[in-house]
Amino acid sequence: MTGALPDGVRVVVAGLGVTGRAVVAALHGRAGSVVTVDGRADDADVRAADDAAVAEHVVAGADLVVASPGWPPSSPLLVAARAAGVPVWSEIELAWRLRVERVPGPDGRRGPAPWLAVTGTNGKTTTVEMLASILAAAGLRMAAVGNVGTPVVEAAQDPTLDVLAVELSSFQLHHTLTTSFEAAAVLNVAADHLDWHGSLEAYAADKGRVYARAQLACVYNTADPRTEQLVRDADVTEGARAVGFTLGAPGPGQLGVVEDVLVDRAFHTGSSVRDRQRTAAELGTLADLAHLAPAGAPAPAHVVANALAAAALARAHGVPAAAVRDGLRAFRPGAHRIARVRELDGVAWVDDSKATNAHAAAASLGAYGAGTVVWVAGGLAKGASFDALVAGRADRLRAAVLIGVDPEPIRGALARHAPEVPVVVVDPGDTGSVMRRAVAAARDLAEPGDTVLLAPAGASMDQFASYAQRGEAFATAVAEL
Ligand code: UMA
Repeated sequence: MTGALPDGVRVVVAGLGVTGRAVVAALHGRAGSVVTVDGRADDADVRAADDAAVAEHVVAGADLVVASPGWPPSSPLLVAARAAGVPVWSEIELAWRLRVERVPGPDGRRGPAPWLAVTGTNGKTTTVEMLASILAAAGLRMAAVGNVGTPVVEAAQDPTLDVLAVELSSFQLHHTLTTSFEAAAVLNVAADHLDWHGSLEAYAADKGRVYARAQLACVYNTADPRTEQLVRDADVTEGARAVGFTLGAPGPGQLGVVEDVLVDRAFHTGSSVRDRQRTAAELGTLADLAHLAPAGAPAPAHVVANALAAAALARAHGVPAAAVRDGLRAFRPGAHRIARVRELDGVAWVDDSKATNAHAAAASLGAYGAGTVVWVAGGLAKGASFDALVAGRADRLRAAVLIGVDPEPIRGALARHAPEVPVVVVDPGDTGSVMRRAVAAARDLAEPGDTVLLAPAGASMDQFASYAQRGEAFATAVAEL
């Protein structure tokens, strides 16, 4: 049932940030009562997020808790809710239940707008934005929502949208129970957020929830067997297909690359099954992604993979091949994602502050030549190890400059796997000037032809308000050189 909640339902909203405020607005006029809980927000009804006794008291009068993504299942409030048998929903679950009928648009379809969902450790924001660009090129009324920044519950109630491109984090999926997306993709699974989920297995399982009850397609990465396994484990709607994407030549039922052509062998039509198995649709070429590559280099592998995943979701929705090409051409990445901020004395300065884990930093470093990167790294490690990252990318490094309150996890990995690479540790003492000091150190280490790359491999919150603020601090310090 859409558009309804039980009469008089008493709701506790855990968190009064971006998510919580949108949830409160959506509940207005629908809930019997709403109590907001937040450890920091001054205007919360209850300002004690970590007190077990308070949590029990708050939950005692509730029928439902809607949890913001930053609240781990171990939070006293969520522990108390489980103990009392009070259901906990994500904002995504609430949004799904409050979907409205759309006003029929150019595609003439009725019912609530379908959702195309993307999750994965890395690349999900880029992929959702690429998907949105493709849907727009197809003339559809769409919105890119979710972890990318705009709460889904707002878009779910907008009857003028034809389709939603939804970025979902593992946090959001954890408490998501009944969604049934038109098509869903898991881009990759690598160690991240282990402090929140407890283990890699629990983290992967939450990512896999995106496939549950999928209607038409479960898109997976042929290079990441974990993603394919999640599809196999999923309970999907009858008729939904598993669709792989690959950087190589695609088999039947896959999307991939043949020479420099992006090829669809899953959603093209042929006069017969046999005919379809032998033919393919051309979606575009690698040249359509050239604007997303470092100057003079081919499009990095992860950019091509994201484009193929976005294309698969769009094609599942019925978007024509030409719109995929036009959407990819028109796509421009958001800020702080491999953004070139300055060229100075032959040195390129690149802000990839969005690389908040080892996997993302590895992809970023992989786009540059051997021995040409002065790597600015460090931040909150979130329980991860950096050995594989440093061992696999040591050849790219000229030097490393470490920020973060605790530089030890990355410093240790560098000492073990790249002992010859010079390392400067920036004293965490004066947080306000950390980035300026890091940039000054990087300047001393870089030589003409090098790139100074901010790809921290950690979250920002130990020294900055957000990855965006960290990237801005970098750009500002570079501009001051
Ligand atoms: N809070 C507590 N106690 C807790 C945790 C949080 O009191 O234990 C409070 C905080 O004081 C805050 C509020 O809860 O006021 C909500 O915090 P939140 O961290 O859940 O954040 P929101 O403002 O609701 O933003 C969230 C996402 N944040 C996280 O997942 C941490 C945003 O993703 C997302 O854009 C937004 O919802 C809209 O969907 C950010 C993110 O860092 C970009 N995501 C992670 C990532 O991409 O790696 C998953």
